Amino acid sequence: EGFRMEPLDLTLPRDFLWGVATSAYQIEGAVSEDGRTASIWDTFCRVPGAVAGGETGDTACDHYHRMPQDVALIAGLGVDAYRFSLSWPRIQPGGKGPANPRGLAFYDRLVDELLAKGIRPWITLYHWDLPQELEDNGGWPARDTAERFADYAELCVRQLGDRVRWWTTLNEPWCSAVLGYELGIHAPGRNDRGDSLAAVHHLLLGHGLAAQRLRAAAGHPVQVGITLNTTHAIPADDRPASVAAAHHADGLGTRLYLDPLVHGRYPADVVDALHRENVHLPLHDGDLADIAQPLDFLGVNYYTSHVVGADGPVRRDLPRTAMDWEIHPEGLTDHLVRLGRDYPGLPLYVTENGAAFDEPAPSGGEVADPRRTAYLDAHLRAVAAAHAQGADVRGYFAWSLMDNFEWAEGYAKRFGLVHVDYPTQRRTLKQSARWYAATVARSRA
Ligand code: PNW
Repeated sequence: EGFRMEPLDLTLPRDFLWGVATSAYQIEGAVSEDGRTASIWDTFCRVPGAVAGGETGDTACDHYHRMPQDVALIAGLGVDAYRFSLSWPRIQPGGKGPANPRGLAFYDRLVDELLAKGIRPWITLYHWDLPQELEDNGGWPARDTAERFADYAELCVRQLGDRVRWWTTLNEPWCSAVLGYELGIHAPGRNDRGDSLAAVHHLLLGHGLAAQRLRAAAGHPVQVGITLNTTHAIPADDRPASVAAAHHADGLGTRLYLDPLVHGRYPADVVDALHRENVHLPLHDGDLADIAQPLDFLGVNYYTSHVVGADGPVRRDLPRTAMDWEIHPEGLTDHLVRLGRDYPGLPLYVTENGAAFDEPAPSGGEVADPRRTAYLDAHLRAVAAAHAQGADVRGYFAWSLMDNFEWAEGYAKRFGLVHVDYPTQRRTLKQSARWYAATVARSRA
């Protein structure tokens, strides 16, 4: 017995969208089946020391073989929507040429299964699994990758666009560019700031080209957006140097993406700072017009906020998750309100929010994860507070449906509402899952 937490009673619009999220490489496994080729993550996982414990996504949650049961699990939570990503090397092996019918068939079945259960499919085209062949041709720092991405987007919408209305081009281009090409801690593991900035530009260009192709090829109206992990940077104090440092962090984490997407221009202060480092965006005439396609929504992934002082990041005395990320729900309120103010007219969806904690294995069919429930409770209150302050936030997706391959951290960090016992692939609802389902149900009562 023990843990009890009342479902939340929130003041949110009646049509507020409740969801859970995953991504392809983190859950699917079956990496060599039905014609799938390698992605940069398949390669990166084999670099000694790259991923904790030398783990890979080879099997992950074996979702590729357990999809109907997993959709039943989602339906059991009573959510409205399921955010998942398509695996580019499954759908278009090697990243160019015709679609692979066997790869597409999996997503056909997934979409049909979701629709049969009344769950809205919310597709992300790219959640970090670039076909290895495209990396071998230069990856995101190469302009051609943006063109390849637009072709891939068209293949996807031609197959699924009759049933899927909600399309997200990219998940967190900051992570692809900075973690992948500058810091080298994510695939493809490169370490070059110039490459990283070129990747930012080509990711945004790829988004814009794909958005145009999605709308042209769908044959009927689709809702097209992008998901960002924008930075909520708080100055450590009111000294001008601290305020400037926080503004610069916001520039690199938020404005570098949203200003071109929404306003069709890169932020001048960020571009100037990069020029002083001799780093230049590989901008061609017309690129900004291609990037600034109308956005039907903005996806916001929020895990923490950052305090920045004149001397760099400041650690706060806050509780932390197993990722060592500070827990700061107020930052989510302030961030959503700020995005609504600086980028008005953009419907906002929290497309990821959640936490990893060290927690006991299932016992008696239960997983006691009170800290995850408290985390979700606090962040949902923060979303409602942002809504009350005028932010146009229309939905929330918990990250994640189930424990999965947490990138460089391997399987040790568990973000799931549902516990996965990897040796048996048994799924067990955590207490937070029951609480989330009750909160969703309560919001409709
Ligand atoms: C996001 N960081 O990743 C991703 O979209 C998910 O796939 C992932 O599982 C989730 O958040 C939890 O990590 C991030 O270092 C990974 O700032 C790293 C960072 C941010 C987001």
